[in-house]
Amino acid sequence: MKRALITGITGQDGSYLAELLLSKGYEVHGIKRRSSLFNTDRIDHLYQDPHEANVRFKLHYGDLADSTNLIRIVQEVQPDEIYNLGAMSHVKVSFDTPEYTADVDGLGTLRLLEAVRILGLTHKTRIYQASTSELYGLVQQVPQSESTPFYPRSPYAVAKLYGYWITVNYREAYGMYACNGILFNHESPMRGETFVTRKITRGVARIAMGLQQKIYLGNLDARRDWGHARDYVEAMWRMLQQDEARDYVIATGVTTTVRDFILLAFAELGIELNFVGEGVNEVGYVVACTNPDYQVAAGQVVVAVDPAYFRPTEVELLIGDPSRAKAELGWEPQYDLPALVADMVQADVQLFRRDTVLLEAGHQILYHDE
Ligand code: NDP
Ligand code: GDR
Repeated sequence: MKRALITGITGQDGSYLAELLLSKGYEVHGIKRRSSLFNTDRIDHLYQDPHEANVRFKLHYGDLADSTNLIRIVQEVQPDEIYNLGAMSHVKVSFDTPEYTADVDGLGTLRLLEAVRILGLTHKTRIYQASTSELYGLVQQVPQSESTPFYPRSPYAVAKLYGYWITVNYREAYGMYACNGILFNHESPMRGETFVTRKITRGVARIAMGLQQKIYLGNLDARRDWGHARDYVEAMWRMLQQDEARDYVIATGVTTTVRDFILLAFAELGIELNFVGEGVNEVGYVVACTNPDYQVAAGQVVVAVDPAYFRPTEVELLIGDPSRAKAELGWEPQYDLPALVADMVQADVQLFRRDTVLLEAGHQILYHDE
């Protein structure tokens, strides 16, 4: 039985990857952070009672900022594969917490590689590093491939740049099987609530149900290559099953503006939108609602721009070229953008049905979007 260790198991990708590896017969170990509240919502369905026999899913307390803890866990688990998904993963927040981000996303990667080296596991343990399309940053060429130069545009991306190169260096210096997945944005119903797609799909569901009036967003012109997290964790696993370690771009090859994502998300519930105005004065208003389940009035302004969500330096355009992954890993995404949007919007509709019941029962609900 293969044994995998996942950092960031409580996150979006960690939860899908854990499911995938369990379905393949792996013993799955995950590192979770101590938190004052339970933080395992996304993986609670995978929980196995540690008192039972043959448990294949185990969690360990830990933190990428703590090297002795990482060494101890790697020693205990003796993993065949490590997936380093743990990170302070929010680009905008990295401008507020640049030092912490550098520590966890940059040095955290080094700490994990060093743990494997110190423990003499360089030839046993394969390592996946969660690299990112944010490395490309300022557009130099499109579509972006494994040979496109990097130009990071945020403390997050600069920290990930260190993670990328230290992974390459350990592969070259010590012959480790270590590779970077340069993953473009991938989303799902499990996506963190403060990333733009999930913020939109949550807002759309609540507006349709009359629970909220408006979504405030930042740069509507940014373009992203959005795929589904379920497809992308499959690529991570495939990267660690090759004869030789290499770095791969994982993307759909299709780019879409934030504005068009919004239109698609409202359309999923039968709400047609139009945008007027420019820059900070741009708004999206309802043209018509054809779904009898929802009463959203024509003319209602449902999207507005709040400059608080602008970033000091922005990444305007991402579009990936996944040719190498398709040719060498046999990887193909199963979801296109409309399927992704449908999955997310419908899941959020289900989620907020609960709130309508609570409201009818006289409870108060306050939403605080970021
Ligand atoms: P999430 O933000 O959903 O999850 C991040 C995970 O990292 C969480 O489990 C979080 O724990 C954990 N974490 C945060 N800080 C630490 C720390 N100091 N020590 C240990 N664990 C920590 O991210 P995603 O699942 O979306 O992304 C997974 C990885 O892939 C990240 O490294 C991200 O930067 C990278 N990436 C993501 C892309 C995407 O589009 N989703 C694209 C390209 C790269 P907790 O739950 O306690 O907060
Ligand atoms: P990104 O994702 O920065 O690409 O990083 P995010 O969804 O945060 O932003 C995408 C684009 O949307 C614009 N935007 C907004 N973003 C947020 N979060 N909130 C808003 O209100 C809003 N309005 C407009 C942003 O300016 C940006 O251009 C994600 C993370 O998962 C990283 O960890 C990962 O490495 C990259 O994707 C690939």
